[in-house]
This record gives sequence, C-alpha cells and structure tokens, in this order.
Amino acid sequence: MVHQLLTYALKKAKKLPLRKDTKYILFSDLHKGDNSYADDFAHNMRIYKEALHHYYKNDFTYIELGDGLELWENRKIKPIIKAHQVIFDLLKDFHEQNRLYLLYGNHDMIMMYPFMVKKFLGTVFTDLKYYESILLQAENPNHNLLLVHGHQADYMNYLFWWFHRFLVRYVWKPLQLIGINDPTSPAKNYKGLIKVEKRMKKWILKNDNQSVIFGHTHRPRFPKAIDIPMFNTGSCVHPDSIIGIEIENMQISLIKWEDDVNTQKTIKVVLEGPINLEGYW
Ligand SMILES: [Mn+2]
Repeated sequence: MVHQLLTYALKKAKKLPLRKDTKYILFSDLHKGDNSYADDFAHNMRIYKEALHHYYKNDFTYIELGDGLELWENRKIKPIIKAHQVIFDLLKDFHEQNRLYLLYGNHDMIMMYPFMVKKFLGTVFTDLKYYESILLQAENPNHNLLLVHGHQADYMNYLFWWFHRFLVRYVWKPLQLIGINDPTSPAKNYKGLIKVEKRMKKWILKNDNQSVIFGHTHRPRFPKAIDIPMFNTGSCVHPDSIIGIEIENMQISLIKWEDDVNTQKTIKVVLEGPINLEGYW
C-alpha cells in the first residue's frame, strides 16, 4: 500500500526546476490554528514571520510540505486567517510572484479538492493550487528530489484521515487541555514515527535510491551522502524554534530559526550542511 501511494505521488508530482540559480526554502507542519490553547504554532509565529521576510527579500521560492493548516482541530478557516493575518499577507506576496507552492498533508487533506481551496482561501489568494507532491528536477532527469508530506508512508493516516480527524476533534483536542497527547499521531508517538521512516527508507531502496524530502513526523533528518537519501524538514511547532531545509546553489542544508539568548534577535542557525546535492546521486 505504502509503495503504491508513494509511487503514485512520484508519478503525478508537479515538476519544478533545480539549477544553480534556483533557491528553495522548505517548511512543513505549521499546524496553523486559531491562536487558542490548542494552536501549537502561535508561539512561533513571530520567528516564522522573520524567517519568511528573509526568504522573500532573498528571492527564495517557498514550498510547504503539508499540514500548513490545522483543519482537524478547527472546522472554520476564518479564525485561522484572522489569527495569522500577517503570515497570510506574506505568503500572498510570494504567490503573486509565482514563488509559492503548497502541498497538502493529512491535517489539511481536504485541500486536495480545488473547490475547498477556493472556499477556504479564495479571499486571500487568487488561483491558488495545492499539490500532493513536487519533483525538483535537475538537468539530468535522474537527478531529482521528491517532496511529499509523508503520510503516504503512514497509510492509515492517508486513507482514513477523516476518522483520525474525528478523533482529534472530539476526543484528543479536549484531552490536550489536561495534558494527554494524541497517541495515533506519529509526531507525538515514537513507535509510529520509526515505522513511517522505515517504510519510507524501504520505498527509497526499491526505487533506485530516489531522494525524498518529507515532513509529517516532525523529526528533522539529514542523511550523509553515503546514507539512504531520506530528508525530513522537521516542523514549525518545535518548542522555541522552527526548522526547515534550504536548497540553494545545488546545495542542501538543514536550518533552524530561533531567538538568540543574548541579543534577543531572531537568527538563523545552520544545523547540517550545506552539502552538494550531487553527492547523493
Ligand atoms: Mn501530518
């Protein structure tokens, strides 16, 4: 099942060029909510905004690898837009320059339907599209990076996302108030996370070492050139930082944005890399 879902995602991926002069910033799993107690993103909003400013000024194309919106806990979009208006405005700037690409994850799976995108975000963006997958493709067609949310390797979350949504809305969200975490989420459950990574690695090996970048588990991964080429962007709901992946000058790096303890300024820290992408091919 996982193999079919990932292979299908590869086949239908939106293709974007990968060159010396292309610059991409990849974030995932923002889980933007309504700024209430259950909004896991609210505390990082300021840091994220600074980061977004930086990438906008420096001509990066923004790619979000799914779960940008928390539509399980929230049925309505208006409170989310209201809570994060500044961010939607910034994303709109990217979009107007054709520098915005969004994937859907399990928490915003309904965005797979164009009419839902229009209904939910039509007031913010004109002609916005959501994709399941993107293929960053270098000149040599065998040299590419597949970008997916990663719930394809977590097929219960892919096929029965609506059932999980029901549980989150009516069971886990109320329990979160008293400190009980959703045990079915790979982001909050270590065993589930390991399973997803294992299945992803298996698929990569079966598919000629196809490089994959995904999110979903919230655990950042950055392989060495000799390892299985499985990257993970981490998330934007870490306790006091956001983590993402930059691809620039045919090099890849894992980065973190946080507040510097001494200066209180928001800064970028390079966690891994930059490494030449060629090393993985
Ligand atoms: Mn997810």
